[in-house]
Amino acid sequence: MDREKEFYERLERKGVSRRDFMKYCTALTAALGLSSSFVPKVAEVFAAPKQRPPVIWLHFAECTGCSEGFLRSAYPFVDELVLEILSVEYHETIMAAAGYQAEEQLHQAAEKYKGKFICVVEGAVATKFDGGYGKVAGRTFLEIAKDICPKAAAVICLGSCSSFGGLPSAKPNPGGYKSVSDALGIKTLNIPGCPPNPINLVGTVVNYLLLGKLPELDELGRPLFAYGKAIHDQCPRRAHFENDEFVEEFGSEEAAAGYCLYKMGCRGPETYNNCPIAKFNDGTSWPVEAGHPCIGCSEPDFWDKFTPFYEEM
Ligand code: FSX
Ligand code: SF4
Ligand code: F3S
Repeated sequence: MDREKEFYERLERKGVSRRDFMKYCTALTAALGLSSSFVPKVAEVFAAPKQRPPVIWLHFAECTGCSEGFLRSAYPFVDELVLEILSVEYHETIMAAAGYQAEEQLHQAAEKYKGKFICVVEGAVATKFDGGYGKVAGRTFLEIAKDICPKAAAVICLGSCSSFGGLPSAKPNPGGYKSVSDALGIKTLNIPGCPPNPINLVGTVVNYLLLGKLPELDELGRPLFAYGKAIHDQCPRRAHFENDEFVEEFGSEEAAAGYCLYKMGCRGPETYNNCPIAKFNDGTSWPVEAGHPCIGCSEPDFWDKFTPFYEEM
Protein backbone atom coordinates (compact mmCIF):
# COMPACT_ATOMS: atom_id res chain seq x y z
CA MET A 1 0.00 0.00 0.00
CA ASP A 2 2.86 2.33 0.88
CA ARG A 3 4.41 1.65 -2.45
CA GLU A 4 1.15 2.47 -4.18
CA LYS A 5 0.84 5.70 -2.21
CA GLU A 6 4.38 6.66 -3.11
CA PHE A 7 3.68 5.91 -6.76
CA TYR A 8 0.70 8.27 -6.89
CA GLU A 9 2.65 10.94 -5.02
CA ARG A 10 5.44 10.64 -7.58
CA LEU A 11 2.95 10.98 -10.43
CA GLU A 12 1.41 14.00 -8.79
CA ARG A 13 4.81 15.66 -8.48
CA LYS A 14 5.17 15.13 -12.23
CA GLY A 15 1.85 16.86 -12.80
CA VAL A 16 -0.15 13.70 -13.55
CA SER A 17 -3.35 13.27 -11.58
CA ARG A 18 -4.66 9.88 -10.48
CA ARG A 19 -7.58 10.49 -12.83
CA ASP A 20 -5.25 11.00 -15.85
CA PHE A 21 -3.37 7.88 -14.90
CA MET A 22 -6.58 5.82 -14.69
CA LYS A 23 -7.59 7.17 -18.10
CA TYR A 24 -4.29 5.92 -19.46
CA CYS A 25 -4.83 2.50 -17.86
CA THR A 26 -8.33 2.33 -19.34
CA ALA A 27 -6.95 3.07 -22.83
CA LEU A 28 -4.16 0.54 -22.39
CA THR A 29 -6.59 -2.13 -21.15
CA ALA A 30 -8.82 -1.55 -24.18
CA ALA A 31 -5.79 -1.61 -26.51
CA LEU A 32 -4.86 -4.98 -25.04
CA GLY A 33 -8.34 -6.29 -25.84
CA LEU A 34 -9.14 -6.91 -22.15
CA SER A 35 -12.47 -6.13 -20.50
CA SER A 36 -12.78 -3.01 -18.35
CA SER A 37 -12.74 -5.17 -15.20
CA PHE A 38 -8.99 -5.47 -15.78
CA VAL A 39 -8.37 -1.71 -15.41
CA PRO A 40 -7.54 -1.85 -11.65
CA LYS A 41 -5.22 -4.79 -12.28
CA VAL A 42 -3.43 -2.90 -15.08
CA ALA A 43 -3.06 0.09 -12.72
CA GLU A 44 -1.62 -2.24 -10.10
CA VAL A 45 1.10 -3.45 -12.50
CA PHE A 46 2.41 0.13 -12.50
CA ALA A 47 1.57 1.20 -8.98
CA ALA A 48 2.46 -1.92 -6.99
CA PRO A 49 4.40 -4.32 -9.23
CA LYS A 50 4.82 -7.79 -7.74
CA GLN A 51 7.82 -8.71 -9.87
CA ARG A 52 10.33 -6.82 -11.95
CA PRO A 53 11.54 -8.87 -14.90
CA PRO A 54 15.22 -8.34 -15.71
CA VAL A 55 15.82 -6.87 -19.18
CA ILE A 56 18.93 -6.81 -21.35
CA TRP A 57 18.56 -4.26 -24.13
CA LEU A 58 20.83 -4.65 -27.15
CA HIS A 59 21.58 -2.17 -29.95
CA PHE A 60 22.67 -3.23 -33.41
CA ALA A 61 22.34 -1.44 -36.80
CA GLU A 62 19.76 1.29 -36.33
CA CYS A 63 19.26 5.01 -35.71
CA THR A 64 18.28 4.67 -32.01
CA GLY A 65 14.91 6.22 -32.89
CA CYS A 66 13.26 3.29 -31.14
CA SER A 67 14.95 4.16 -27.83
CA GLU A 68 14.34 7.86 -28.48
CA GLY A 69 10.62 7.23 -28.93
CA PHE A 70 10.54 5.02 -25.87
CA LEU A 71 12.42 7.52 -23.69
CA ARG A 72 9.80 10.10 -24.58
CA SER A 73 6.85 7.99 -23.57
CA ALA A 74 4.93 9.94 -20.95
CA TYR A 75 3.10 7.10 -19.21
CA PRO A 76 4.71 5.31 -17.68
CA PHE A 77 7.55 7.77 -17.36
CA VAL A 78 10.70 6.10 -18.46
CA ASP A 79 12.14 6.15 -14.94
CA GLU A 80 9.04 4.30 -13.72
CA LEU A 81 9.44 1.73 -16.44
CA VAL A 82 13.17 1.28 -16.00
CA LEU A 83 13.31 1.38 -12.21
CA GLU A 84 9.93 0.21 -10.97
CA ILE A 85 8.32 -2.08 -13.52
CA LEU A 86 11.31 -3.56 -15.30
CA SER A 87 14.79 -4.10 -14.05
CA VAL A 88 16.92 -2.94 -16.98
CA GLU A 89 20.33 -4.51 -16.45
CA TYR A 90 21.98 -3.30 -19.63
CA HIS A 91 21.04 -0.56 -22.12
CA GLU A 92 23.91 1.17 -23.94
CA THR A 93 22.11 4.46 -24.51
CA ILE A 94 20.96 5.14 -20.98
CA MET A 95 23.31 3.23 -18.67
CA ALA A 96 25.87 5.18 -16.67
CA ALA A 97 28.58 2.55 -17.09
CA ALA A 98 30.85 2.63 -20.14
CA GLY A 99 33.64 0.56 -21.69
CA TYR A 100 34.90 -2.44 -19.74
CA GLN A 101 32.47 -1.84 -16.87
CA ALA A 102 29.48 -1.92 -19.25
CA GLU A 103 30.69 -5.13 -20.90
CA GLU A 104 31.09 -6.77 -17.51
CA GLN A 105 27.53 -5.81 -16.66
CA LEU A 106 26.24 -7.42 -19.85
CA HIS A 107 28.01 -10.73 -19.24
CA GLN A 108 27.16 -10.88 -15.56
CA ALA A 109 23.47 -10.12 -16.16
CA ALA A 110 23.21 -12.70 -18.97
CA GLU A 111 24.65 -15.39 -16.66
CA LYS A 112 22.84 -14.36 -13.49
CA TYR A 113 19.42 -14.21 -15.16
CA LYS A 114 19.94 -16.96 -17.71
CA GLY A 115 16.60 -18.27 -18.97
CA LYS A 116 14.76 -15.56 -17.05
CA PHE A 117 15.54 -12.20 -18.65
CA ILE A 118 13.73 -10.47 -21.50
CA CYS A 119 16.07 -9.49 -24.29
CA VAL A 120 14.93 -6.36 -26.13
CA VAL A 121 16.76 -5.87 -29.42
CA GLU A 122 16.93 -2.75 -31.54
CA GLY A 123 18.58 -2.87 -34.95
CA ALA A 124 19.43 -5.37 -37.68
CA VAL A 125 22.29 -7.87 -37.59
CA ALA A 126 25.06 -7.81 -40.24
CA THR A 127 25.65 -11.36 -41.51
CA LYS A 128 28.07 -11.09 -44.47
CA PHE A 129 31.86 -11.13 -43.98
CA ASP A 130 31.47 -12.87 -40.60
CA GLY A 131 29.28 -10.02 -39.45
CA GLY A 132 32.11 -7.53 -40.11
CA TYR A 133 29.75 -4.64 -40.84
CA GLY A 134 28.86 -3.98 -37.23
CA LYS A 135 30.69 -4.34 -33.92
CA VAL A 136 30.35 -3.34 -30.28
CA ALA A 137 33.39 -3.68 -27.99
CA GLY A 138 35.29 -5.71 -30.61
CA ARG A 139 32.56 -8.33 -31.04
CA THR A 140 30.29 -8.43 -34.08
CA PHE A 141 26.54 -7.90 -33.70
CA LEU A 142 26.18 -11.49 -34.87
CA GLU A 143 28.47 -12.82 -32.12
CA ILE A 144 26.69 -10.77 -29.45
CA ALA A 145 23.24 -11.85 -30.70
CA LYS A 146 24.29 -15.51 -30.81
CA ASP A 147 25.68 -15.26 -27.30
CA ILE A 148 22.87 -13.33 -25.56
CA CYS A 149 19.55 -14.05 -27.35
CA PRO A 150 19.45 -17.85 -26.78
CA LYS A 151 19.93 -17.25 -23.03
CA ALA A 152 16.78 -15.08 -22.81
CA ALA A 153 13.30 -16.22 -21.77
CA ALA A 154 11.95 -14.18 -24.69
CA VAL A 155 13.42 -11.96 -27.39
CA ILE A 156 11.44 -8.82 -28.16
CA CYS A 157 12.48 -7.03 -31.35
CA LEU A 158 11.73 -3.36 -30.99
CA GLY A 159 11.49 -1.57 -34.35
CA SER A 160 11.41 -2.63 -37.98
CA CYS A 161 15.20 -3.10 -38.18
CA SER A 162 15.42 -5.92 -35.63
CA SER A 163 11.95 -7.26 -36.52
CA PHE A 164 12.33 -7.42 -40.31
CA GLY A 165 15.72 -5.96 -41.33
CA GLY A 166 14.31 -2.47 -41.92
CA LEU A 167 16.36 0.34 -43.37
CA PRO A 168 19.82 -1.30 -42.93
CA SER A 169 18.67 -4.23 -45.07
CA ALA A 170 17.47 -2.01 -47.95
CA LYS A 171 19.14 -2.67 -51.31
CA PRO A 172 22.01 -3.11 -52.05
CA ASN A 173 22.61 -4.20 -48.43
CA PRO A 174 26.36 -4.85 -48.70
CA GLY A 175 26.64 -5.96 -45.05
CA GLY A 176 23.94 -8.62 -45.43
CA TYR A 177 21.80 -7.10 -42.70
CA LYS A 178 18.95 -9.29 -41.51
CA SER A 179 16.29 -9.37 -38.82
CA VAL A 180 17.28 -11.08 -35.55
CA SER A 181 14.97 -13.95 -36.37
CA ASP A 182 16.54 -14.54 -39.83
CA ALA A 183 20.11 -13.99 -38.64
CA LEU A 184 19.80 -16.48 -35.77
CA GLY A 185 17.03 -18.78 -36.99
CA ILE A 186 14.93 -18.17 -33.86
CA LYS A 187 11.38 -16.98 -33.21
CA THR A 188 11.06 -13.43 -31.87
CA LEU A 189 8.21 -11.25 -30.71
CA ASN A 190 8.19 -8.32 -33.12
CA ILE A 191 7.11 -4.74 -32.44
CA PRO A 192 7.83 -3.15 -35.82
CA GLY A 193 7.62 0.52 -36.79
CA CYS A 194 10.32 3.02 -37.64
CA PRO A 195 10.05 4.01 -34.88
CA PRO A 196 7.52 1.75 -33.15
CA ASN A 197 4.97 3.19 -30.79
CA PRO A 198 6.27 2.83 -27.19
CA ILE A 199 2.76 1.94 -26.02
CA ASN A 200 3.01 -1.34 -27.91
CA LEU A 201 6.09 -2.34 -25.92
CA VAL A 202 4.43 -1.21 -22.69
CA GLY A 203 1.30 -3.20 -23.64
CA THR A 204 3.39 -6.30 -24.30
CA VAL A 205 5.16 -6.00 -20.94
CA VAL A 206 1.90 -5.33 -19.06
CA ASN A 207 0.30 -8.34 -20.75
CA TYR A 208 3.27 -10.44 -19.58
CA LEU A 209 3.12 -9.17 -16.00
CA LEU A 210 -0.64 -9.35 -15.77
CA LEU A 211 -1.38 -12.66 -17.41
CA GLY A 212 2.03 -14.35 -17.06
CA LYS A 213 2.42 -14.82 -20.81
CA LEU A 214 3.30 -12.91 -23.94
CA PRO A 215 0.36 -11.58 -25.99
CA GLU A 216 -1.12 -13.48 -28.91
CA LEU A 217 0.90 -13.02 -32.09
CA ASP A 218 0.19 -13.09 -35.82
CA GLU A 219 2.24 -15.17 -38.26
CA LEU A 220 4.87 -12.40 -38.41
CA GLY A 221 5.36 -12.47 -34.63
CA ARG A 222 3.48 -9.18 -34.05
CA PRO A 223 1.10 -8.77 -31.07
CA LEU A 224 -2.41 -8.92 -32.46
CA PHE A 225 -3.65 -6.28 -30.04
CA ALA A 226 -1.53 -3.70 -31.89
CA TYR A 227 -1.05 -5.05 -35.40
CA GLY A 228 -4.32 -6.87 -36.02
CA LYS A 229 -5.86 -4.26 -38.30
CA ALA A 230 -4.75 -2.25 -41.34
CA ILE A 231 -4.14 1.49 -40.89
CA HIS A 232 -6.69 2.13 -43.66
CA ASP A 233 -9.42 0.30 -41.71
CA GLN A 234 -8.97 2.61 -38.72
CA CYS A 235 -8.21 5.84 -40.57
CA PRO A 236 -10.35 8.89 -39.78
CA ARG A 237 -9.77 10.22 -43.28
CA ARG A 238 -11.54 7.17 -44.60
CA ALA A 239 -14.33 7.54 -42.10
CA HIS A 240 -14.62 11.11 -43.29
CA PHE A 241 -14.92 10.46 -46.97
CA GLU A 242 -17.45 7.74 -46.31
CA ASN A 243 -19.37 10.06 -44.01
CA ASP A 244 -22.35 11.92 -45.47
CA GLU A 245 -21.89 14.98 -43.28
CA PHE A 246 -18.30 15.33 -44.38
CA VAL A 247 -19.25 14.88 -48.03
CA GLU A 248 -21.81 17.65 -47.56
CA GLU A 249 -19.20 19.93 -45.98
CA PHE A 250 -16.86 19.38 -48.93
CA GLY A 251 -19.61 19.84 -51.48
CA SER A 252 -19.20 16.55 -53.32
CA GLU A 253 -18.10 12.96 -52.80
CA GLU A 254 -15.13 13.58 -55.05
CA ALA A 255 -13.89 16.54 -53.04
CA ALA A 256 -14.33 14.62 -49.78
CA ALA A 257 -12.41 11.66 -51.23
CA GLY A 258 -9.57 14.10 -52.04
CA TYR A 259 -9.05 14.40 -48.31
CA CYS A 260 -7.72 10.85 -48.35
CA LEU A 261 -3.97 10.62 -49.06
CA TYR A 262 -4.18 7.54 -51.26
CA LYS A 263 -3.17 9.42 -54.40
CA MET A 264 -0.16 10.83 -52.55
CA GLY A 265 1.04 7.27 -52.12
CA CYS A 266 -0.49 6.37 -48.75
CA ARG A 267 0.39 2.77 -47.83
CA GLY A 268 -2.31 2.61 -45.15
CA PRO A 269 -4.26 -0.12 -46.95
CA GLU A 270 -1.21 -2.45 -46.86
CA THR A 271 0.13 -1.56 -43.42
CA TYR A 272 -0.89 -3.24 -40.18
CA ASN A 273 -0.45 -1.04 -37.12
CA ASN A 274 -2.50 0.86 -34.54
CA CYS A 275 -1.16 4.38 -35.27
CA PRO A 276 -4.64 5.94 -35.83
CA ILE A 277 -5.77 4.76 -32.38
CA ALA A 278 -2.59 4.85 -30.27
CA LYS A 279 -1.08 7.94 -31.99
CA PHE A 280 2.34 9.33 -30.99
CA ASN A 281 3.66 11.93 -28.54
CA ASP A 282 1.07 11.26 -25.83
CA GLY A 283 -1.73 10.78 -28.30
CA THR A 284 -1.10 14.11 -30.06
CA SER A 285 -1.09 12.98 -33.65
CA TRP A 286 0.16 10.44 -36.20
CA PRO A 287 1.49 10.73 -39.77
CA VAL A 288 -1.81 10.70 -41.69
CA GLU A 289 -3.47 13.07 -39.20
CA ALA A 290 -0.51 15.44 -39.63
CA GLY A 291 -1.05 15.38 -43.40
CA HIS A 292 1.61 12.89 -44.49
CA PRO A 293 0.77 9.60 -46.16
CA CYS A 294 1.65 6.42 -44.28
CA ILE A 295 4.88 5.03 -45.78
CA GLY A 296 4.39 1.55 -44.37
CA CYS A 297 7.22 1.84 -41.86
CA SER A 298 6.12 -1.18 -39.82
CA GLU A 299 5.79 -3.66 -42.68
CA PRO A 300 8.34 -6.32 -43.69
CA ASP A 301 10.64 -5.08 -46.45
CA PHE A 302 9.73 -1.52 -45.58
CA TRP A 303 11.79 0.72 -47.81
CA ASP A 304 12.41 -1.46 -50.89
CA LYS A 305 8.79 -2.58 -51.10
CA PHE A 306 7.27 0.89 -50.67
CA THR A 307 9.67 3.25 -52.46
CA PRO A 308 9.23 5.57 -54.29
CA PHE A 309 7.07 6.67 -51.39
CA TYR A 310 4.91 9.29 -53.09
CA GLU A 311 3.75 7.14 -55.97
CA GLU A 312 0.22 5.81 -55.84
CA MET A 313 0.15 2.07 -54.99
FE1 FSX B 1 15.27 0.98 -36.96
FE2 FSX B 1 15.29 1.63 -34.21
FE3 FSX B 1 13.84 2.89 -37.45
FE4 FSX B 1 15.58 3.82 -36.04
O1 FSX B 1 16.33 1.17 -32.97
S1 FSX B 1 13.12 0.89 -36.80
S2 FSX B 1 16.05 2.87 -38.04
S3 FSX B 1 13.47 4.39 -35.86
O2 FSX B 1 16.04 3.24 -34.39
O3 FSX B 1 15.75 0.27 -35.33
FE1 SF4 C 1 -6.49 4.88 -46.20
FE2 SF4 C 1 -4.35 6.45 -46.25
FE3 SF4 C 1 -6.64 7.32 -47.21
FE4 SF4 C 1 -6.34 6.96 -44.61
S1 SF4 C 1 -5.29 8.46 -45.87
S2 SF4 C 1 -8.11 6.37 -45.83
S3 SF4 C 1 -5.02 5.16 -44.58
S4 SF4 C 1 -5.41 5.58 -48.03
FE1 F3S D 1 4.58 4.21 -39.82
FE2 F3S D 1 2.44 4.42 -41.28
FE3 F3S D 1 2.25 4.48 -38.68
S1 F3S D 1 4.41 5.32 -41.69
S2 F3S D 1 4.11 5.44 -38.05
S3 F3S D 1 2.94 2.76 -39.92
S4 F3S D 1 1.09 5.69 -40.10
